[in-house]
Amino acid sequence: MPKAHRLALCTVLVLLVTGCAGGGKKAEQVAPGVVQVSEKEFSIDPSSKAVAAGRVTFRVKNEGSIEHNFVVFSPDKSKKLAELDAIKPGQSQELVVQLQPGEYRLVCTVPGHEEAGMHTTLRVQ
Ligand SMILES: [Cu+2]
Repeated sequence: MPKAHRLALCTVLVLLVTGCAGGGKKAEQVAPGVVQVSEKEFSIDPSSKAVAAGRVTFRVKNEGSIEHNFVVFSPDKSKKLAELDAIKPGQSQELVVQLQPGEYRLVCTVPGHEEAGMHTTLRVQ
């Protein structure tokens, strides 16, 4: 039975950054506060399991062959803090969130995907 998570954005600044800013730089290095996330069937694999509190940028790449999404849940998993709606195969999207210390749950909420393994935990410290 799917839980109805309400959007609760009041305490969190969410900036959805679509597309790439100009410059054409190749970011091979993972900067502090930046988490590269690889999604595929059926796993979510962040480049780091821990990140500094504050502004966190998720660069999510769908390396699978079907569409996925990406949702950041609050430490008690009751609130959806930020999400990327639909990431097509081969596509990357960026999500910037202000995070306080705690354990956050990263999930693909496409029906069945979380159960199949598309979830992980990120520690913010
Ligand atoms: Cu998925």
